[in-house]
Amino acid sequence: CEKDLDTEERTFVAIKPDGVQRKLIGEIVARFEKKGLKLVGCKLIQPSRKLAEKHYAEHKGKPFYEGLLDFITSGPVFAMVWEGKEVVSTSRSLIGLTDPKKSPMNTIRGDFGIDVGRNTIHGSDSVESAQREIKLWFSKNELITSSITIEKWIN
Ligand code: RTP
Ligand code: MG
Repeated sequence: CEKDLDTEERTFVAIKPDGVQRKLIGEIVARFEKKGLKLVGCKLIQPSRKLAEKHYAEHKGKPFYEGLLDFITSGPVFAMVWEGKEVVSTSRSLIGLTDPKKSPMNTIRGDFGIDVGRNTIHGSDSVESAQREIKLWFSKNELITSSITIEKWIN
């Protein structure tokens, strides 16, 4: 029962500066690992304004846009790529709703935040966004390739 390794879905997840400063990296990575997802790349990076603008291009012109850029560039971000079955939607479920106050308990945002502008973590909202964001934040050689991560007995 060989897996279809080349079509495995991937998503981009980033712990925002508030989450890093509050020492939540370990706790958050643990939740993704325990869910059964596979880490294929990660790095601590303080994004440039240019990277942040590209990442949040869809929000350009909205009232919260400039503040969002100020925040996301304010300190180190823990950027990750996760792989697994329906990993985009699975990750969004682990993360919860945009507003931490409305996000249910046992979701990352529901458990760790209060403010919509300090909501701990980002996760791609679609497979297309994930592909765009992974390319934006990572070069190919920073990501583990399928051939060296064959794990037969977990999905
Ligand atoms: P993200 O992109 O950061 O993962 O968050 P999301 O998909 O849940 O939400 P999105 O609509 O993409 O918004 C991006 C980020 O902008 C901030 N925001 N503030 N009304 C507001 O003040 C407001 N709305 C959105 C949030 O920090 C959100 O994560
Ligand atoms: Mg979004």
